[in-house]
Amino acid sequence: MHHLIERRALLRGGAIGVAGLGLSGLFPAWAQSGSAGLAPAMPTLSGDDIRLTIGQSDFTVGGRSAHAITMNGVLPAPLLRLKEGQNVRLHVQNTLDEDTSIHWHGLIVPFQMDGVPGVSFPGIKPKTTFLYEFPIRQSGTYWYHSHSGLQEQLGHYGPIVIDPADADPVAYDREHVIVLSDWTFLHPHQLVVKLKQEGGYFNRQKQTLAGLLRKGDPEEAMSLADRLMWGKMRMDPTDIADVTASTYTYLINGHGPKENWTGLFRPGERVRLRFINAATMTIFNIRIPGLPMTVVSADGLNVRPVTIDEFQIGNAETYDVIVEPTEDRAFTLVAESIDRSGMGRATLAPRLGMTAAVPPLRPRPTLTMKDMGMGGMDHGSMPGMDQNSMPGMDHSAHSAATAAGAAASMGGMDHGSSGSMAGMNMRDKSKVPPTVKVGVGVDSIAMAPVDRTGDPGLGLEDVGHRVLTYRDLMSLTPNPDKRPPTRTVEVHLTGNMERFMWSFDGEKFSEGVEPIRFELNERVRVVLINDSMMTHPIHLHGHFFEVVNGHTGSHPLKHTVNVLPGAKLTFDLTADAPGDWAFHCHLLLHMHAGMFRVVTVRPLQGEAA
Ligand SMILES: [Cu+2]
Repeated sequence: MHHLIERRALLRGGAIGVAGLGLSGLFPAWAQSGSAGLAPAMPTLSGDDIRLTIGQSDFTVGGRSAHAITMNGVLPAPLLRLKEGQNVRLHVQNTLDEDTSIHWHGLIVPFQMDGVPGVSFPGIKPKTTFLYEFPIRQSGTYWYHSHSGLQEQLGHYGPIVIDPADADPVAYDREHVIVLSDWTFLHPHQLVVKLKQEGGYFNRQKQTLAGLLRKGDPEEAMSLADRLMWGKMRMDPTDIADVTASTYTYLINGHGPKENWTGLFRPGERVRLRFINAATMTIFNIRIPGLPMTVVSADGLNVRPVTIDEFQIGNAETYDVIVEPTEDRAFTLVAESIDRSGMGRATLAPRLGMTAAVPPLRPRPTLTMKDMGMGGMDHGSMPGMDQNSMPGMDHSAHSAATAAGAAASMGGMDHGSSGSMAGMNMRDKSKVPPTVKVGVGVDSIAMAPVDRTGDPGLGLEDVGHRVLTYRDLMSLTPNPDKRPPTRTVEVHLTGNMERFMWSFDGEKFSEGVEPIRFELNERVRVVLINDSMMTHPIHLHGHFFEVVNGHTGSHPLKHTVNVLPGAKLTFDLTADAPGDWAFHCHLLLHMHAGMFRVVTVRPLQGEAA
């Protein structure tokens, strides 16, 4: 830690080479404000040989500058525009004085090319060049980023668009890539230190800042008694995000809200927006007031079109939507952080300089009983739980007042000790298989987790317009593998919020846990149970899996899935990619804390079964 600060200070002093770089030079052409949209003529990186140089650059947002880790000097990194069926060689030069890596997120590549240090390759040493080479076997919207340390937080990410070999089933006149991210002037290691000291650090910091308690915020409606009850449960009903806008500036294509990245359109055009959530710690809610969005692909793969007004995008997910603005006016693109502490903002307009109203941040959401893992709770089976004494225990309860009321009536609940109210032990080990280690790293176990694929995500239950749910997603093409799964693997998403400990099955990766093993071509069902009260975007490398959402045969294929608090999310997987693959939460600091496993698919080619 100390060493790292010293070294960074040195770098800052010695970074003469980039000092003269103008602000506009830092953005790739497609991300410069006023991009007319992507056209083949625009400078992006294409072809069979692509060169990327990873290094330090100055980055400026909101009038402040800091050092970023960039590729080819720009943040976000250059757009890689590839073609299905081509072969690509990516020459990656590391000019940093620390190891780096690039992971091609969502791309189906041989595992040695997947770019996870310590899992699939040794990493790219300082002052060396690594050659990635693989065939492009898919099309759609993807991205690439560092898988080394916390470099992703410093700007090491960029978009990938792969054009299909055949005709695109999605018709559009123009397109814009929308890279969402979160930027902080704190060094990412400082984030970790602060979160370790106090899990709710950034949340509480925000609440004590004068003027940030907005009208309609849940605390306003809560009585002192309710607040005390939440405190007694050692939970915070508004503890939705670990790091908030008090620390982050939310970026769209590298631009802060004031810089207002603007994408152009002509009224009447069908505009394809390719959303990529490249943020490290921020789940966004996306809407364009006045403009319905038709979702046409999820995680790069085509889905049956579904028209909505808002969608939640977890870290590392991608969504393509079509919008059809017909009027000669501007629209504001709002990327509100899940905790509603801040937003990324951009504009779609017929001409530069046009703006539309920016809606105020909506009141912060609060956790419901479902979020607390009690969505499927049956009153009858809970001895000692008198329904009348639990006025808030309505399964469909969504309002802040109801959830707060429920919390108050459960004031006797204690995470740490066993059974202070009959049946209400929040660390009831009978709810988890013996493989789950319920130690200090697990502060809660979902008592009655439920399928939440029909839920729109935290705070979006009552927004008064159409919000995408996973249940709305259906693959455009039939699922290729019709075999039913032959076994089920249950994985618990576990944590101790207060101590910022995150793990799978109660064991963090550094504890030397065994890999999850799949037979090559095995058909397996994976059930993710979120025992925590946060949403975790879970990513499996090297594969697409089918999210079991009721549309048997047309399940949407994804590489990353948002698992809502208290949810049980099921996916079916054909383990057809031999090798060692990373499997982790895509909240960077959760992964860093240990919410990470290796998935091993064997036998390898030529290896005896
Ligand atoms: Cu997580």
